[in-house]
Amino acid sequence: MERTLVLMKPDAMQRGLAGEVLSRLERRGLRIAALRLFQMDEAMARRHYGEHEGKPFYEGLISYITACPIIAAVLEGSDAVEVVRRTIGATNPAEAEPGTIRGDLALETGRNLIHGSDSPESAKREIALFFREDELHSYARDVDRWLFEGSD
Ligand code: FUP
Repeated sequence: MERTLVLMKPDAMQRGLAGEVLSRLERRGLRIAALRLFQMDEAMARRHYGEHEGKPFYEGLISYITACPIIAAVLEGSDAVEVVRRTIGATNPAEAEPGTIRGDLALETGRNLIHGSDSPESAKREIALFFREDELHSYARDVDRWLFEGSD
């Protein structure tokens, strides 16, 4: 089963939308494999967003993501990376389809509520950045057989 990392960003926390955002992904059928509330420090933010270093929005991105505690979660399911990205919607919420998390709940790229890993390789790297191996839980739910064909 594929795993992906999501972050409910500071705007989700401040706006009281972290639960709604996680709930939408949970209702999709994804299983929560890990969950943590914490505040990203600057060093961690710079590591997480290393690919954007030097871009005009980089410093704003670092102060935004470190502004208050956030929720990190690992979600598990068939094609979890792609399914989560599509459920979240386009990076710029103005271009995100209605029905997606950003398309329904956000307006601007720099306040786009949630992060989701963009590939299975990024997911592996990001999960290791935010969670220790013993914080990742493997378990079955009774409902899994109604979500994952062939899981029983
Ligand atoms: P995403 O994978 O959808 O989170 O988007 P990116 O990895 O491309 O960007 C990471 C974050 O950088 C975005 F969530 C918001 C921020 N960003 C900007 O603020 N301005 C930009 O032009 C692009 C990204």
